[in-house]
Amino acid sequence: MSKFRFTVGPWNVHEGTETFGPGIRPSIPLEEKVAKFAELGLDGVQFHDDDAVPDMNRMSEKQIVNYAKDVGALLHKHGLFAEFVAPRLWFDFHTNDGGFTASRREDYDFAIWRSLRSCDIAKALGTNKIQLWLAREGTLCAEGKNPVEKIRQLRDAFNTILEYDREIRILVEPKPNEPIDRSYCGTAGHALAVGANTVDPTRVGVCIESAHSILSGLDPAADMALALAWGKLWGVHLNDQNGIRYDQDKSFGVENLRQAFNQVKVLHENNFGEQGECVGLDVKAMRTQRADDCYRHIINSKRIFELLLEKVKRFDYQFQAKCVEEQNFEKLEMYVLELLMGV
Ligand code: XLS
Ligand code: MG
Repeated sequence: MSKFRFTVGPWNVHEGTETFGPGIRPSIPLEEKVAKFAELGLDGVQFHDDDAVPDMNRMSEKQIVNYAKDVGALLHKHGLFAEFVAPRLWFDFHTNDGGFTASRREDYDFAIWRSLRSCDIAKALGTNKIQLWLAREGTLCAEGKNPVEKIRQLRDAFNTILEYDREIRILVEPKPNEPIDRSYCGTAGHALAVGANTVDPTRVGVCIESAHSILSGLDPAADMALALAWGKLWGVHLNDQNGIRYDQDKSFGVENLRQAFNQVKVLHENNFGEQGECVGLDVKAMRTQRADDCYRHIINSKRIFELLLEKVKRFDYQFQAKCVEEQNFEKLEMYVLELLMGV
């Protein structure tokens, strides 16, 4: 198995802003973050469209591409690559009621414009992956939308992106809630079903985020397995989450080590990464973290992954087969716990 390649996004080093308080750490310019990512041994960077091209709403299509090319050169200088570009459709007033599932035509058109520009930015950065976290695609008011119509409209938006550029591949990052109450495409199963009904299902896959599976009451490793079974796991966002509550983006493995172990295990066993897929770490530092040590959650997540990978490689498949044969899962479970505890 080749070495796993790790990526993060600029938003994973943030000021600490949350619903109940403003930022408490100074903003760090993109150039500085990129240099630090390379220093930490990361391989690539993930981008929102406006992480790469901040003022894009006010720029021409040509200006956007030129700006993105400069960002590509910055990555190149530090030996990094771009993994994907994700249109940040949840920030603009146009997408308050969703983008692809917006009720007003002008808002839908805005969402499409940003998505097509994301395709352009992706190509300028040297990647063909567009990631769609469908943040506000659903509704806060159940009667506010016709769900069947809107789910078809979501599919139509995918088609427009797929038809715009024949090389572009869509990675859907499903999440069941937050900021939207009722997501129309909240799980891997939903995402694959929408993808299967597009003009080119072969170019629609998923990125599974650990916390999003947990928020759905599902097991992240099982969600990854579903996508792996059909060759659809094109990305992962590893992190952790304490139960079904607000989205926490904790460091990978800090809440549930066994659950994290099984994510690493399913990725390793299925040669994740062989087609260029990356291990994305979608983690955020705690609000208490000081500015002079605000990359530690990334360092920790990568280290936890690597330590768990060593455990996975030591997993005794013969012992496991024997336990399965005897249906002695108590025995197998204790073996796994001892392996994790280093007994
Ligand atoms: C939020 C998402 C976000 C995406 C990138 O819940 O995880 O960070 O991964 O748009
Ligand atoms: Mg994510």
